[in-house]
Amino acid sequence: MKSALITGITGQDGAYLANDLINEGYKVYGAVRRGSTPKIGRLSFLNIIEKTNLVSLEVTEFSNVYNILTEIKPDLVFNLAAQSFVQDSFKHPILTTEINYIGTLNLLESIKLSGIKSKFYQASTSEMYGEVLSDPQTEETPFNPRSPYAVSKAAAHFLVANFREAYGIEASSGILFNHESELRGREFVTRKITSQLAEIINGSDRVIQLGNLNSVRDWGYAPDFVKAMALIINNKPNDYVVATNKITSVREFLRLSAIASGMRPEFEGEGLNEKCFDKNTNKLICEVNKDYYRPSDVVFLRGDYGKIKKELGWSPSTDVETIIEKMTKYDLDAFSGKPRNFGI
Ligand code: NAP
Ligand code: F7E
Repeated sequence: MKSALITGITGQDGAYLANDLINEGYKVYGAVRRGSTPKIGRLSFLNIIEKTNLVSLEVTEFSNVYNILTEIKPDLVFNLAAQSFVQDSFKHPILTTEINYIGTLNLLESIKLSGIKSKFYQASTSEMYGEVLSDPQTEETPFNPRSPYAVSKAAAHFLVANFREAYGIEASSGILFNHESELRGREFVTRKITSQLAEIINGSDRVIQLGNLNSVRDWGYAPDFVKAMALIINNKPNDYVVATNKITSVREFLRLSAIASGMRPEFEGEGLNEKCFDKNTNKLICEVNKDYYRPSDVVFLRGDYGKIKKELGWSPSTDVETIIEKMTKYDLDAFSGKPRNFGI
């Protein structure tokens, strides 16, 4: 039986990827770090807790990483563990670097030193393009990172290429553009919008506080994107952009989600004074708050997925409108008090 180790299995992508690999017959090991409460909500939601083999792993601790890898000797290693919230990386740049860069180095060094034959997948990111130097972004577009998160991920990305070239390790990187789902963390702007709109619909007086509404992303669907990860690791080691090539602003995401929630959204004002009202109730539903602006932000991303389409046959199957409908519906149900097993 083939085996796979997923670091970051408790996160959005880790849970969906584990589900796919289990369905494909893999023995799946999931690396979890201890917390005061178990963080298995997403795995329970997908009903795969009993089918995963959870191992205690802190990626910043070399001996821990080395011991786990040499004990399990997985055929595949998916390195998804990260401090993944860009905004927090400005407050915790050292921690972010240790997890995202040193964590990756610990895994690659362990594979190199132990001589195990694991194939390796690195969760690289469109954030590495930062203030973009060409549009759309491809595997050839130079990086111009704008946050400690993006810098740490760019360093890890170069490390993966170096271990591939220097030591022949079968290591690949997927440069994934933003991908969202019902299991997305609530701090990210998409899920923040869908979950807080659902709270308002269900009676809360909350006014959603957002930062830059003009920011534009190429948003895809996480269950589609984890399929690309499995294709990438199982083919010739290489780097691939995974994206949809369609762009949407934060403002438009809010507008479409508000409509999907049954509201009639209208925007008034500009810049820091911009507000959004629900014209069905005349209630203020969203206002701009400068606390959610970043010291330096990435305001535009659009990926060209031509290489992975041509070489590995991957294309996105879910458009942004469908993603918004799915996430909005999920949160409307979650906040309506209906008894249901909700992931997070
Ligand atoms: P996520 O939901 O934030 O999950 C991150 C995972 O990393 C969690 O399981 C977390 O564990 C784990 N982790 C964090 N620090 C760790 C440490 N020191 N040791 C061990 N595990 C640790 O992220 P995601 O959205 O699934 O993204 C998966 C990966 O893809 C990340 O590397 C992210 O940077 C990258 N990426 C994401 C996107 C996107 O749009 N989602 C796009 C490009 C790249 P806890 O549950 O204990 O916190
Ligand atoms: O921000 C703007 C914000 O936090 C998107 C991670 O998965 O994708 C994610 O990083 C945009 C930014 O995602 C709010 O300034 C406005 O321009 O949802 P986000 P992100 O920073 O793009 C990449 C590919 C990753 O690799 C990361 O791991 O939305 N924005 N107002 C806001 N963002 C947040 N979070 N909250 C707001 O209130």
